[in-house]
Amino acid sequence: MTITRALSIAGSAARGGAGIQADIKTFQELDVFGMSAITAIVASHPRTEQGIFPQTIEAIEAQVYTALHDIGADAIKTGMLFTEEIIAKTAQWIEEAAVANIVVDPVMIGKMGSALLKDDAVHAMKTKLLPLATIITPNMPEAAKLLEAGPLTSIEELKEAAQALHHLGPKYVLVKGGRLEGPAIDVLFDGKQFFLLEAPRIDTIHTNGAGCTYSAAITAELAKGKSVPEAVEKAKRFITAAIRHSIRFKRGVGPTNHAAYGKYNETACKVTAE
Ligand code: PXL
Repeated sequence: MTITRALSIAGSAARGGAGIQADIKTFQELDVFGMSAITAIVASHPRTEQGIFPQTIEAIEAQVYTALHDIGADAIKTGMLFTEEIIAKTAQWIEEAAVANIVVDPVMIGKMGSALLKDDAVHAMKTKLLPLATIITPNMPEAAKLLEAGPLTSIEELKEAAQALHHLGPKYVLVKGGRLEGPAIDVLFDGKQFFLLEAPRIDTIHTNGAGCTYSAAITAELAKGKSVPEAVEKAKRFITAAIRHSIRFKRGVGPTNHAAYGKYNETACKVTAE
């Protein structure tokens, strides 16, 4: 038999809710065969308190090569890339792979406050990686940082940011409004048309890995052949279910529930084209 395939190039989150772990769980839930190339391991060491353990370029390249050479991919997603060098190499691997669906989640700062991208790497992200993307999925602080702008505070500003980010070369831009007041509204822009995706705001702090999970669901749906607006709408329902049924564990911000979409009917997502 055959099955749709997706490769995630991202960090490993030992807590299990974000990064590569979120991606693979999400791919599996959406009937997509998941593969991984781990760029860095994110875990707090009990003695040194060091939290990020980057992998060598050779190790990352070996993973990308093995996955693409032996299995192949219908979509590639990038998450935490951490350094300028990893971004530049990832752009090169993506160009060589000639895979149709490329999802770039420009991960910069984790919810637990860890810096997941070095400051000097933002330029490489903008010039080398974003132009290769089918879709980029920044949250509000990431969109502001990419544009060297002040904080975004309204839907109007999200739309302006989406337009400005589209000039950097991706086919679609999704600016996520998770940090707005009121309902959770995201703005999707294709260069001409805006789509507003609205779901109810769910009152929980347990949203670790929400961004990873949302963009992984987009990746899975694109891999299966959906259009970008269709993929984003389904992914919005997937992440809404995952947040609605998110999980509290022993300490800190708990993860979203990757299995929730498959278990509970989630219909809440209103799409308006403008
Ligand atoms: O959710 C952002 C994120 C991305 N990638 C890795 C992470 C996190 C946040 O915890 O650990 C590896």
